[in-house]
Amino acid sequence: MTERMTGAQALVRALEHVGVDTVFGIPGGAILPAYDPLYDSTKVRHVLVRHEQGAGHAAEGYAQATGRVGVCMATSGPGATNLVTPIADAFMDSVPIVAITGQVASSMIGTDAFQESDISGITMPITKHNFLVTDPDDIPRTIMEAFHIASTGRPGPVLVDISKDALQAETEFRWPPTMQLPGYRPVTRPHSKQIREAAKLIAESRRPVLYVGGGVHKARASAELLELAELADIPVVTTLMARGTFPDGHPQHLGMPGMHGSVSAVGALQKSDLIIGLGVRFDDRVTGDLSSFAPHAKVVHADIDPAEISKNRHADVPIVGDCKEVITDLIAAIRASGQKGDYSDWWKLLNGLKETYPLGYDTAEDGSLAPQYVMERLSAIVGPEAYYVSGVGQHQMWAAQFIDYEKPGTFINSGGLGTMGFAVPAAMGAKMGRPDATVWAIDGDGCFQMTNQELATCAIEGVPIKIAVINNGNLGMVRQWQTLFYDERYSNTDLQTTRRIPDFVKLAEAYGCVGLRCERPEDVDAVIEKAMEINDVPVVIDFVVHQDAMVWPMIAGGASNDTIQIAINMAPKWENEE
Ligand SMILES: Cc1ncc(C[n+]2csc(CCOP(=O)(O)OP(=O)(O)O)c2C)c(N)n1
Ligand SMILES: [Mg+2]
Repeated sequence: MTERMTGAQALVRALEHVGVDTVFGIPGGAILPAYDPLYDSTKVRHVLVRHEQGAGHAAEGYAQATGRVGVCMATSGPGATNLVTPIADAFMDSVPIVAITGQVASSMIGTDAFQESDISGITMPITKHNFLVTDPDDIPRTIMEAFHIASTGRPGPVLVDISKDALQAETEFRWPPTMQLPGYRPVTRPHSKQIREAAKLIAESRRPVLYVGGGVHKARASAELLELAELADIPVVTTLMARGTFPDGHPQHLGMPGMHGSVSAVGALQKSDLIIGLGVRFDDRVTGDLSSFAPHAKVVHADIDPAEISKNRHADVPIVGDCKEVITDLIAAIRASGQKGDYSDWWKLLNGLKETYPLGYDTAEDGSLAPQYVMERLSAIVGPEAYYVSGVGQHQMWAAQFIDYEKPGTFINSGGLGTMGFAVPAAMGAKMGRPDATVWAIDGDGCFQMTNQELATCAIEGVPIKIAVINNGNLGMVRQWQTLFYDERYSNTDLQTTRRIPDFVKLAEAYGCVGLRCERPEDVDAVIEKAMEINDVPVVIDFVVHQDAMVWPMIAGGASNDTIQIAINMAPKWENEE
């Protein structure tokens, strides 16, 4: 059955067929033909954002909260280039989004036409794949391929750039189209020999550790991970992208590794004789100086993307596959072997580190508010069912450290790219994908000033997110580096937010949201409880916190994990280990 319609109508029809219910975007000349049939769609809700960057991060937040593909749309030229940051962000964090952009008419491409930019060229290195479509007949198939590529294998962003004439011309619409992706066949089934080899190394090891990354939740494999960890009695560390994938409250959990990781998590990797990396990248924020990273460890590395394996650290046992299948097969292999490692000395060492060096912080003498305390109270009052979406900076690290994540996927943040401005629009997208869930954005005063325009979108579209602005008056994370590495020379990090420019409470009110302020520890619980009671409009809380609070522990950029400090010039003792 075919039907005659315009390319634009075919686009909207194709989006409906692949199950899209929400599109975030802003119209403009080149994409205008698509907005006309979108107006009539009863299946696809278009959310008019205030900046295309907001559309892209909203699509990411939607994708991460639902596990489905997030969709954003923009016009050619500046609309498309405003999507570059979220596309790069989605690429680094393997988030499945499809970005649809209008392009100038095909006869004009390459002429520096008004609002022409080569967005497929620009995004070539930051997309999993991208398409330039100039023939209306190709639109349905391209949409189907884009969603397939974005959501299968290692997820990631796909761009579909469609010329205006292709949107306007007529075509025969037919569904389903036949995909033409001969070279694209992600391997999901792990090789059984590699699995047996991994199980053997696990049984032989004395100091194994499960190094868990974002790939495990993306494979929806947290239940299997729990089973594997308990079956083999192996300690677990969860990266920034994996917070919640293994419950924080579980006794085998050692916390987050890396630059701002816990001593026990960093120590577990450094002192390990077998790292079982699952859906991880051996990212520099985790390994520190590679040449001194986990010097005694053999490595089992499982990932769906073969390009990750042995990229940074040689894998003794490489396993290409979907983490759910890998873990399931590992469980079966360990059961079948009937062997169990003896890790009692290892647990003694790690439990000692965990007990001696818990995460902590100093409270300021002047009675001012500690940002870490805000996180602890949010965690206690809001609880583990909510989604927490953070910006980038100190507040992000405190949110990773001091909120207890018990449920997979409940911490959403920009890990790989470290994109300031992520939180507000991503929280909006998460809330639209999960309208029944409580969604908190935890943002910095710097980050918040980059994308808070989406408060207007939230207020108008009825998206009652809650935003905790951790207002330290500074680009705090950069200031922390200036404190530690630049002699306290605070070049261009003072935002002067303490002068209330802007006044975040008034700003919230100007956007049709509720604005609250909290400056004293004794008021924290009441203000969070008040925000929890407001469910019809977005709420912004301006938490005015101490500007000198720092994120600890810390390993300096590029330094060895062995140099971890728990406070200025304070190193942990790795005592009684050998
Ligand atoms: C778009 C962007 N620009 C610059 C940076 C560098 N940077 C990293 S953290 C940070 C400070 C963030 O300030 P704020 O939002 O107030 O968070 P805080 O560290 O104070 O909690 C900056 C400027 C970045 N990560 N992203
Ligand atoms: Mg700040």
